[in-house]
Amino acid sequence: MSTVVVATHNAHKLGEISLSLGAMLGPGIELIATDGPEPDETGTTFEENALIKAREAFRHTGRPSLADDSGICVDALDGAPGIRSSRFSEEGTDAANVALLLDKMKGVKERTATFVCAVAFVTKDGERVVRAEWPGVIRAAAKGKAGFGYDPIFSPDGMTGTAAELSSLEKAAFSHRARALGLIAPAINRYFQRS
Ligand code: ITT
Repeated sequence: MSTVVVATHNAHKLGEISLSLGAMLGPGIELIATDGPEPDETGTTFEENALIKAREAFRHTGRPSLADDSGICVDALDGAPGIRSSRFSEEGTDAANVALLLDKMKGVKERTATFVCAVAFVTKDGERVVRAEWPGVIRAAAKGKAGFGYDPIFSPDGMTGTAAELSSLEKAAFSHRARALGLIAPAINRYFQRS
């Protein structure tokens, strides 16, 4: 069996990665969750942090490893919270992060924002990193129960509802994460065809 270690400690991300990527990989390629340590995310870009996490999982397991670094970049806040999205509020929970962002956006007219996802794939043969985006706007109040993180206050362009009102299958087809995984999937399939 060919296995890819998914280097995330976020159960929501793991679920979304399995749903999106599962459908794009060749038969016999299995995704397994990491049991390794969580490295410090010391990079200054999504790409650097995705590589740090994938390299650590590869170092720990010796198996092909994939990691996602993602977040939301709000134009009126000069791109914040960006790579600090999971640590935006002091508490660092989804609810506290959402409350802080809503507070900072109170009365702000320019509400455009972009979800960004970098995905890194590290193997004995080398490293590959891709990045994708999902543009939209920040709503004035939270709506919807699905998803995680900032989903309840983000309306993707072309949709009237929030990302938290999408079904898991819809989000797995449209999101920044789905788009980045679509870019990396051919490299994963090629790696196992060669090995
Ligand atoms: P790992 O590093 O273990 O993968 P993490 O949650 O710490 O888990 P990140 O450092 O990449 O991962 O931070 C991602 C944060 O960005 C996440 O906690 C959310 O706050 C936000 N985020 C990313 N993708 C999102 C999505 O699809 N929907 C809502 N919020 C998202």
